[in-house]
Amino acid sequence: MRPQNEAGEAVKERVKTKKLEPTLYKVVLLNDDYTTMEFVLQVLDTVFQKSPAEAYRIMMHVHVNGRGIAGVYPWEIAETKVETLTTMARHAEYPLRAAIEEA
Ligand code: TYC
Repeated sequence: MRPQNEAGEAVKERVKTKKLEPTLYKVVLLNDDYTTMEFVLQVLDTVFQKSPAEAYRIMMHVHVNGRGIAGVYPWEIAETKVETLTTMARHAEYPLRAAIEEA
């Protein structure tokens, strides 16, 4: 039978749904004196899918403040992005680094 209330009317059954929200992590981009601004913009575009305007904003924020958030992701994705960034930077012989922090 479909669920009914005391008056015999059709009602919707309440189903308990516990949402499993993944813990999120910030990928924090770190400033240095050697990586070119152009290369940081390229990384923000290709690895973090930022628009040119957003990439420029993040890059300048890191340049001025020493660090800044490139993006917020579940653990495995954050880790992969840092790995990709690090591999790209080492190939280009830049010291660019990023850290992962709990969001
Ligand atoms: N400070 C660098 C420069 O003046 C640019 C830079 C920005 C480097 C952000 C790293 O995460 C960084 N060429």
